[in-house]
Amino acid sequence: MATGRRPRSGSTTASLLTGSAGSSPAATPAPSALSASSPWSYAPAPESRDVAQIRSRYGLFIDGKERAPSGGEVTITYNPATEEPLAEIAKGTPEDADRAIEAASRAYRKVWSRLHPRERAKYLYRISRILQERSREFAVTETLDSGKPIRESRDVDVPLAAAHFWYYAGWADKLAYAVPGRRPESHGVVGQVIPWNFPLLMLAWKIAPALAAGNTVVLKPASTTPLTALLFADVCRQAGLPDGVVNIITGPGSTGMAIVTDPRVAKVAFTGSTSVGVTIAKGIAGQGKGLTLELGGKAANIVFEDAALDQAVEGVINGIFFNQGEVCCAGSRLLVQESIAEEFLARLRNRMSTLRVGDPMDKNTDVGAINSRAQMETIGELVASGVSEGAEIWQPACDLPTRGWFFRPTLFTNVAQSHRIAREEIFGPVLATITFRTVAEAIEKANNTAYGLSAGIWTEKGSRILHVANALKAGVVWANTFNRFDPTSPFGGYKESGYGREGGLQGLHAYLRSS
Ligand code: TAP
Repeated sequence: MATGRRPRSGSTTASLLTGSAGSSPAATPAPSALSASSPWSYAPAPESRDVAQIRSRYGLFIDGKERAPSGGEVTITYNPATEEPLAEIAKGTPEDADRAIEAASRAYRKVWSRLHPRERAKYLYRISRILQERSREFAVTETLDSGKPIRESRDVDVPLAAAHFWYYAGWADKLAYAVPGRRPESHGVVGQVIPWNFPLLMLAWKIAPALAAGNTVVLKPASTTPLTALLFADVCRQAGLPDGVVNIITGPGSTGMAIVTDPRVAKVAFTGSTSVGVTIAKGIAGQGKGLTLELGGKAANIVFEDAALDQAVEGVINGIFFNQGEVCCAGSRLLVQESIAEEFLARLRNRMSTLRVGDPMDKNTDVGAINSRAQMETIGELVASGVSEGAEIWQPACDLPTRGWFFRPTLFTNVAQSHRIAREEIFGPVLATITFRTVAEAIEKANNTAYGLSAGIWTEKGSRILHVANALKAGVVWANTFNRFDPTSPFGGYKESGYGREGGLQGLHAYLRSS
């Protein structure tokens, strides 16, 4: 493998590390997709922003109604691609959480738990259909609020969210089959806290199985991406969902803590960072609540020498640059067999040079904006640590928008397993490459992480897929593909990636007590 630490894109080290906006002067030109003369260049294809009617101010959704926060305070949600304020969002307090939990308890006792399961299923089907009917509005809102490319919110987030409601609607009147020989019972009120990387999809992963199992919900979205959850409140009203069955409380982490620790909340589901997951687990310890934690990851994407190389390059690109790498199961460690490393990395660099980074609302954009300034700084700091610890950095020469939070796709080679970029979750478009010689070494290096969420295997040999998949300590293993999600398939990790499963029958079990 090549050695040397000089950035090869020709950008100054400072702009490489901060991912700051503007052009990178291409001293060593890569085939940039964004230059007008490139055969890969596309005309702008912006999605219309008018599809989404974003209001200037949003309240809390409690007991079927929009309410002002008890403290009267608001926060602002920004468009990460332009840094423009989008809307004022109610800053919910523990007092608001209390009102929402009271509403959810009442709705559980008086309505939802008494409803025939077939009737509950109808609401879920209705929600799914409305999400499909309003899919463009949801996709545009999600992209404006999160920075993810419209192509992804339109083709992945929103359809999968609708599919989750559809799938769990099917389970609502068949719960006895989910726990054969036992009596399925709901928990009551469930408290759910979700992150900013897949705001609507994480909401669907949480709310759909909870309602299908007969629970009522109090959910807190992330502070930087509340808009699709608040739009979902409108879907609940449109579907005629009984008041109090779903409550959405925006606000800071302390409000999330007030929700999950409340004694009336019988089951907690959290997706986010490992540190907050640990805080929540400690906070509710001894209370007898059900708990599922979906935390971080540091997945290995393992490419063996017999892999179909171009297919594997696509899989590696998808694994780390989908949603700007802000994905808990991102393939952020590339493990490539030494015999093909040089050839594979050459193809990978070539492909990275064709990625279109920029306006998330453009239908041709591959890599959109980083969700927040804070996340940009985290990525920048970890990338700087990679350089200072001795790894070799490479970024394609591409223009970045002059406003907004954008980070260049970044490839590190000569990475040691002790480097922070090989150990810590970066949650950005940054790939750390490690080589290996034997299958045993690949397995050992892939498992050398505190996390255990996902992994990828690229080989044409079926027996190797089975052997390696069995040996990998990861909740999800993809073979000759990556980042495939389906409502029928369980997802989750172990070690510091958390516990419990979401999706599929296993995801339903988490919302049922059985006697
Ligand atoms: P977290 O701080 O974990 O935030 C996730 C959710 O938890 C948000 O709704 C957050 O609210 C809330 N929260 C924060 N502190 C809380 C507390 N003490 N009690 C209850 N809820 C609390 O994640 P983040 O800051 O958004 O991202 C930081 C890192 O987390 C990322 O760099 C990434 O490594 C990881 N992350 C992982 C995932 C997945 S899917 N595994 C998703 C997102 C982030 P606020 O938004 O109001 O703070």
